[in-house]
Amino acid sequence: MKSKKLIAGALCLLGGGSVVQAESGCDQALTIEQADRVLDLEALGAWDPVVMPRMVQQIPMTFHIVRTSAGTGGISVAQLNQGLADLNDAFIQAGMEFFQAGPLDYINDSNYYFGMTSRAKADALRQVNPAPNTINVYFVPSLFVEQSLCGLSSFSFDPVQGIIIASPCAGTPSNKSTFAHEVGHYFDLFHTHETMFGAECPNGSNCTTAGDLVCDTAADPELNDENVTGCQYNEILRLCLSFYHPDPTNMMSFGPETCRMTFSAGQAERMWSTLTNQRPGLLDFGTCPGDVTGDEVVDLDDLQVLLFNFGVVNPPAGDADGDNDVDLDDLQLLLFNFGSLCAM
Ligand SMILES: [Ca+2]
Ligand SMILES: [Ca+2]
Ligand SMILES: [Ca+2]
Ligand SMILES: [Ca+2]
Ligand SMILES: [Zn+2]
Repeated sequence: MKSKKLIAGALCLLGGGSVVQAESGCDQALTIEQADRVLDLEALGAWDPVVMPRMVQQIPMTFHIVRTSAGTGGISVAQLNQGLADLNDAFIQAGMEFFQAGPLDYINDSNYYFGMTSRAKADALRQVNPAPNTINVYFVPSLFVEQSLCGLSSFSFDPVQGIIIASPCAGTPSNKSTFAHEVGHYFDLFHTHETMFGAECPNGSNCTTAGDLVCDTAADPELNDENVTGCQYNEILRLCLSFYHPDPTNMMSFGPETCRMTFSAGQAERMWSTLTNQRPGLLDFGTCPGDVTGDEVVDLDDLQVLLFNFGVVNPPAGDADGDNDVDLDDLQLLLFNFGSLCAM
């Protein structure tokens, strides 16, 4: 079964194996170690189905904008907000909506601004001011980890957490999909062409144990800009590899960025399992940051409770970000959201 993809490739000689040529957009192919971890966690029920609520779930994000040491450059707030809007357009089909939980975090450091050139630096950046129980997203002007990348993400089981986005790849008319693609990884979706567990058979017979481990995404011999025309899998390839019907509109494929817009129902289910089982802190954070009294309003009452408990570890109240202490992070979160009426 595993050799099917290779046999198919051999039957159709397509410009020296261009079928498996990667689009240089994302570096989230699984390593052997990660794949092992996935199998261990799977056995423990990490991605067992959960009941998906009927309401759209609000999920907190924290945005970090990298600028030069002089405080110049960095993605504009308008472009960032457009990126967030594009992300939410993509995720509404999965029942998730992301919101800015706290103030923008400006990281003024030319070493990061000009030097996102290695995995080590990407990991170091993601340890700057991460806000607990939110998805931390770092915007940099460019990103290069062995190849030029649009984005880089983290699976729930990775030691370093957070998403990095190269600013030119978000909130623009030509790319509305990279941000959503990386958030897909954050919720443990793999590329539709992932082969670390073995290649998915076009007839779907091994879909639970191979490919992206999602059964309603078709086997993907690795879509890319060259084998997709007008958001359709190339006709010539379709003739040669007629049993393949990959979907260039799937967000987790390497189809052209302008084509990617869908998550399958199975992908949405997997993301909900990850949210519920692997990333419950995002749900614990709540949808009314700064409301430490639980009345869905952020006002002076909350400020008093927070200040009364300031500096306390394992406080009875006042911990706005859910990391079991009350400190400046909590105060900033409260002040950013001061005056919010959260009840719907
Ligand atoms: Ca699949
Ligand atoms: Ca309150
Ligand atoms: Ca706290
Ligand atoms: Ca804290
Ligand atoms: Zn990717």
